[in-house]
Amino acid sequence: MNNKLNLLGTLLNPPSRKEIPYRKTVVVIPTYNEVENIDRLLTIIQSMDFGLHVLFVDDNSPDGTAEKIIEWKNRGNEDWIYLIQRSGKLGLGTAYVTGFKWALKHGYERILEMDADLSHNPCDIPNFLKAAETADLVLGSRYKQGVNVVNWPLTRLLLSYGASLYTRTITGMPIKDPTGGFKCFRKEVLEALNLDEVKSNGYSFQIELTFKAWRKKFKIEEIPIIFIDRTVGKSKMSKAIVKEAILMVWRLRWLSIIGKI
Ligand SMILES: Nc1nc2c(ncn2[C@@H]2O[C@H](COP(=O)(O)OP(=O)(O)O)[C@@H](O)[C@H]2O)c(=O)[nH]1
Ligand SMILES: [Mg+2]
Repeated sequence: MNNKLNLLGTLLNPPSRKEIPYRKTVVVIPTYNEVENIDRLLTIIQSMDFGLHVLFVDDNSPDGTAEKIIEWKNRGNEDWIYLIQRSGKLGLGTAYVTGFKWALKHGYERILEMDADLSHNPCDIPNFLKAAETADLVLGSRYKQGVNVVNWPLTRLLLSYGASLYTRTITGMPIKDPTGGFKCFRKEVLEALNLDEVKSNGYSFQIELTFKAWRKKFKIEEIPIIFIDRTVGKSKMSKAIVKEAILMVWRLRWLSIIGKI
């Protein structure tokens, strides 16, 4: 396991499998050029023994991410690993929508989102499942107990923290970390949101789905997580993604004022 993950562990003491009722659960992981992270990620999830299924949505990564996943699938006839391959880099938002539709079609009760780069610690997943017994949507929060971000340059941290404040102010949503991508949905939440109506393509997807769930009065709980910057591979954050998010919060506010959300 990654040394940093070992060193920091998790903020909450994760429950054992016996403490949570079994529910069919899938972790949806969008990937673009994450080949170097797949081995570590799947090794950790496999070792957790929580009966988790994993669905990768890969956008034809040129670095061979999909081939690596297929290698894992074929190696031990792994029936807990699934892969959807898309034709090209179509964006994070549509990757999740594709994954969520697949998950609903296949009868999953709990649907998690997680990044592939180990910034999200898979060992935190049981905490999400426990919280999802009493909440409809569980958000991993970097800003619930101080600032739990490791190894990000100050500029990136300020961008993320600023985006949280900005989103909270404009939407009125009482969420400390609305842009985070480590979440657990009960299937009822995704069924209630019209996934074909999702407007965001980039990271504002996170804000949009949480906002829509909040407007529909679903119970949302934030649990603290530690976010550790990736040690391998490159971030896909771009100016276009930031611009989309800046405009999207206004759009969401407007749509809710006119009763469209
Ligand atoms: N399928 C797909 N995955 C993406 C895309 N953009 C980002 N990702 C994945 O989304 C997750 C978060 O992206 P990352 O670059 O780590 O974002 P950062 O942590 O905010 O810098 C990673 O697993 C990426 O591989 C995309 O366009 N398509
Ligand atoms: Mg990342």
